[in-house]
Amino acid sequence: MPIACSLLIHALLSAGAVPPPEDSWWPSELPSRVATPLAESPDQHDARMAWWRESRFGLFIHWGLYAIPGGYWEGRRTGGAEWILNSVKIHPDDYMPLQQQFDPVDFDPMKWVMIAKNAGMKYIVITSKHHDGFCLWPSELTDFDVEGTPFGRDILGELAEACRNEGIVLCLYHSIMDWTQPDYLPRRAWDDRPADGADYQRYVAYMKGQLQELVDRYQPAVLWFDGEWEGTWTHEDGQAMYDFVRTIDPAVIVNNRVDTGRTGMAGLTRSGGYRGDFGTPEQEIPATGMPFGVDWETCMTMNRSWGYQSFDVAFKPTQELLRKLVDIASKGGNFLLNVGPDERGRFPEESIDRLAAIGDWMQVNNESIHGTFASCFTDLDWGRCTRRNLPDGNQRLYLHVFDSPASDVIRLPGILNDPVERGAYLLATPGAGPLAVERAGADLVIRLPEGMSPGIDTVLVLDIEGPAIVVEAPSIDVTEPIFLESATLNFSAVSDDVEIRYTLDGTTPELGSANGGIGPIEIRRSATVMARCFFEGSPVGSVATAALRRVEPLRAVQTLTSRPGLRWTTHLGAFETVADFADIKPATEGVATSIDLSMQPRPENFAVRFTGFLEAPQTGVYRFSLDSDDGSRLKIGDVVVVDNDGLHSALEKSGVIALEKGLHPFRLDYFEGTGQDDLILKWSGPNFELQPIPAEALKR
Ligand code: H79
Repeated sequence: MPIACSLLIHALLSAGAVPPPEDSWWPSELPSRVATPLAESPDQHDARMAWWRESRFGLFIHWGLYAIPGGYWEGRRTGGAEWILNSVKIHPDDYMPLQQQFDPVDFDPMKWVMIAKNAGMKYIVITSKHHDGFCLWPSELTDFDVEGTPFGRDILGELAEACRNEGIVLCLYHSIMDWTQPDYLPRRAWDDRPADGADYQRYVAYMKGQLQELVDRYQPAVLWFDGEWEGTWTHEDGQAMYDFVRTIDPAVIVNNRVDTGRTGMAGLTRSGGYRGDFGTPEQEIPATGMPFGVDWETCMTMNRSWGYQSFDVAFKPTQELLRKLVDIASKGGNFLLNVGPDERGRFPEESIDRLAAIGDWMQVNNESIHGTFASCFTDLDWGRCTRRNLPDGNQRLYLHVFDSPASDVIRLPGILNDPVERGAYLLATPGAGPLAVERAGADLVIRLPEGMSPGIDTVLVLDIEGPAIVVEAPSIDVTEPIFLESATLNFSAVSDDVEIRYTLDGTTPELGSANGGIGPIEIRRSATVMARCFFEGSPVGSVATAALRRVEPLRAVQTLTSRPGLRWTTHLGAFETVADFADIKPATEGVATSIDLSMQPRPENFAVRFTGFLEAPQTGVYRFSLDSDDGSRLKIGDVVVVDNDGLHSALEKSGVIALEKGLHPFRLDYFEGTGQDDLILKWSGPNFELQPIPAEALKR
C-alpha cells in the first residue's frame, strides 16, 4: 500500500506522458455460446457480463407501426407515441391495419449502425416487439409482423448483419405486455374482442416460441424485457422466462424487467431472489450510483418520446446528453440513449446531429468511458471521475472537468495515493507539457493549463500508485438507532493512516476529541455521535453523524385468551391510502398464520387488514421491514412503526421499536389499486436476523 507523504511537490521535468491504451474495439470477446450451467460462479458471471460492462454506451431504437401515426390520431396531437393504442384507447381492429401502411423505404441498417458506431456506442437495443404486439421480424407464430407489410423485409435480420459487419452488438427489446395478441390478458377496457377463449399460458408459450426464433436467427446479446407490471405476469413466470432464455442461450444477458422485482422507474432490483442481470432506471440516473458489483443501465430519450413524434422537438442539448453519459459512467452504469426513427426509417435530424457531436468528443476521449469503472470520490465540485486499472497495478483516474473552477486548479479531496512520476496530462493532448500535481495534506491539487475553458467536458488523466484510497467520513457502526440499557459503537475508516476523532454531544470533532480508533465504545445515555477523520493533524472528509436514543420498551399487554393466527378482513374500493377503508364493512374475513396475500377472492381495488397480537420472544429492539405494492402501514400498540402508505409500486420501508417480552396489539393495513399486488413483512430482533414472522408469534 502506498503511504502518502506530506506536501510533496512533484517535479515534472522531462517525464513525457505515456500514450493512453488504444481503444481496442472489443476489450473482451463476447462469451462463447457453448453451454455453461445456469448456476454460474462469480467468475463465470463476470465473464458473461464483461463486454456489457466495458461498453458503457448503447443506442436504444423504438420503432414499429406507431411511427406511422407519429403521435397524431384523427388529426389530433395525442403525444401517445408508442403508447398511442393505449393513450387514445384505440381498438385493435382500428390499430392493426396500420400494418398495411408500413413501408419504410428509407430504412438503411448500415446507416443506423454507423451513426451509433461513430457516436462511440457499442451496442444497439431495438424493439423486436413493443406493447402493440407488432413484430419487426418475419415470425412463424404470428401474421402481425413485418412480413405482412408492403415493406416485407426482415428488419432485424438486416440490422443484425450490419451490426455484425461493424462490430456492434445487437440486442433486442421484447415486450411482455401485448395489447393485440388474442391470448394476452388483461384486455384493455375498450377492447371488446371476446376474452373467453383467451389463455394466458398459451400467450406465455407464444412468447417463448418467439424468443426461440429470435435467439436462433439473430443471436441477441441482451434480451431487454419490459411491460412486466400487469398482474397476469407473476414472479414464477419471470423466473421461468429468465431460466428459459438462459438455457437456450447461456451467454445471453437479461434485464431485470423479465421478473417482478423492479422498483418503479428507479428500476433497480429489490431483494428477494428476483431474476435479472442488471437494473433498468428509466429516464433517471441514480443520485449516488450503486454499490460495486450492482449492474445497471439508465435508458433515456433525447426528447420526450421513445417512439417517433415529429412535434416533439424538446431535444436535450448535446452537452447535457454527454454529461449524463459521463455522470453515469462515473457511477458505474451504462447509458442507453434512445432514437425513434420515423415511418420512412429515418432518424430525426436532431438525433443525428447530437449523436455526431457526441461522437466528436468520443473520438478524442472514449478512453475515459469505455472499459472504465466508477469514481472513487462521492462528490467533486468541478465534475466527475472515471477509473481504469493499469497492468502495472497502478490506477488511472480520468478527471472530467465540467465547470471552470474558481481558481486555475482542481482538487482531489482526501486521496492518499501518490501520483506516479509523470503527473497529469490532458487526454486530448497527451504529448503536451505535463500538468503540475501537488499534495496539500490529504488532497492532491492539479494545476490546469492556463486559460483553459472546459467546454462540454475536458478530460485530465492522472495515474496514481495502486488502487485509490480516498478518505471520506468514517463509518459509525451500531446495530440500531435505539437501545435499551446500553449500545456498542464502532468506528472505521478506509486507511490506518488516518485517525478518527468523535464526540457524543453533537459538537464537531476536533483533533483533541476522543480517539475512535481504539476499539468499541459503550454508551448508556442518548447521544448525538459525530466522527471525523484526521490526516497529519488536519480534518479530512466530512463529518459522520448518528443519533442514538435510549428508550423504554413498549409494555406487553395481558390477555385472558390468545389463540393462534391473526384475524384478517378484506374491504372493497378504489383506495388511495390505508385510511380510506377504516369505515368500510368487510367483504370477507378469516384467520391467517402467516402474513401474505393468499386470501381468495382477491380482486383489484381492495384492501386487507390484519389484526391481533404480536408476541415478542424477548425484551429488546425489533426492526420491521415492510415491502408492499401498493400502500401499507404497520401499527404496534399505538405506534406507527412503518408507514409505507400511498399509491406506489413495490417499495420497502422499515422502522424500529423496543418491545417488552410478551403480547402487543398488532395491526397491518394494506391496499391494492390495480396491477401487481405484493405484501411482505419481515422482522429482526434480539439474536435473530431479518426473516418472516413465524406463526408462533401471531395471535388473536
Ligand atoms: O419502451 C419505453 C416505454 O414505452 C416503456 N418503457 C420504455 C423503455 C414504458 N412503458 N410505460 N412506461 C414506460 C411508464 C410506465 C410506468 C408505469 Fe409502473 C407502469 C407505472 C405503473 C406501471 C413501472 C412499473 C413504474 C412503476 C411500476
